[in-house]
Amino acid sequence: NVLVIGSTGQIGSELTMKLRGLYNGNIVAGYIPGAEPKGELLESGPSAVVDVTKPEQIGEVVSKYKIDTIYNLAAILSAVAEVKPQLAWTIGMGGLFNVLEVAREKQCAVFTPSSIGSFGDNTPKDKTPQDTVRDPKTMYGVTKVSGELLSNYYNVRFGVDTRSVRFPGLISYVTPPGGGTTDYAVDIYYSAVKGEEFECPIAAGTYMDMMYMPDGLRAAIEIMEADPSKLKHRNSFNIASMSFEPEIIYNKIKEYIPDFKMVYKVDPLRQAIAESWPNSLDDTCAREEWGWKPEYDLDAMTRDMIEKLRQRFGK
Ligand code: VAH
Repeated sequence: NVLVIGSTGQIGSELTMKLRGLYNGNIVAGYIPGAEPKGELLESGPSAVVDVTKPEQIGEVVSKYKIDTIYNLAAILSAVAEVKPQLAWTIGMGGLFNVLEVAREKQCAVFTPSSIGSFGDNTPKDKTPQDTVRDPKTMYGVTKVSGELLSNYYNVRFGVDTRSVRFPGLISYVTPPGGGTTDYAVDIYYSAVKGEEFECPIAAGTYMDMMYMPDGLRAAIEIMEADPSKLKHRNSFNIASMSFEPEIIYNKIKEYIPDFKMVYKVDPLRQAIAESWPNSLDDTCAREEWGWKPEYDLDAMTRDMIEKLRQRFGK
């Protein structure tokens, strides 16, 4: 049985549904008041209030549903985390600590996303290695590096089965992201399909690793199904699929929507964060240790995003 904490967020909403399609047991949709599951997510399986800052709530749900795997997706994303750094730490690290303590007591495996945001300015930017310096200057990055260290500690010290991947910017059409630096790569598709001019907050030439959500979901599931004896790393694996800058994704979209227009309106906060992140990751270890490989490139993602958003907006 699986508990998805943050099941109504950008990753959680799709991961919960995919897990329910894959496994027979209970896939519990954890949520916080104000972010209730709706529609199919609500009707297709159990849900429960799970606020990661309240350890008793986590423990009660884990016991009630005999949870053996926790996906801990509660987080404040990079741009919002710079505006509310204390909240980002409380949710990111306070929450993770509570999840790991419950997992230690009740023998649960734990998946916690890390991110390309765990790297900083002095990390090699091209084909960023799996094991390299991680000295982020954002609170988001600090919570991701600290989360990796704490998760590894709980594995070594207490034997908790903790695993993690460093997600690139995830692009999806189901649930919009909330407050990330890579959100522009989602918003640009919405503008293009709606026939609106897109104001890009990230400057031309700024490369970031990106990934289509179906690949991200598969990574989160496949790493938890991997043979633990083959894992030389745990928290957290570089995974990669594509890397682009705004001009590249703009021109790809124009192949499908020729009259699409974009102007730059750079957001200094997100631009500074984006510049501190890698241009591309080396994901050799994930490929060798648990068979990771991406299935979507920029063209396949663009075709699918435009098709699905046109269905949504009746275009
Ligand atoms: C963010 N989408 O922008 C998240 C993610 C790699 C980017 O961590 O903060």
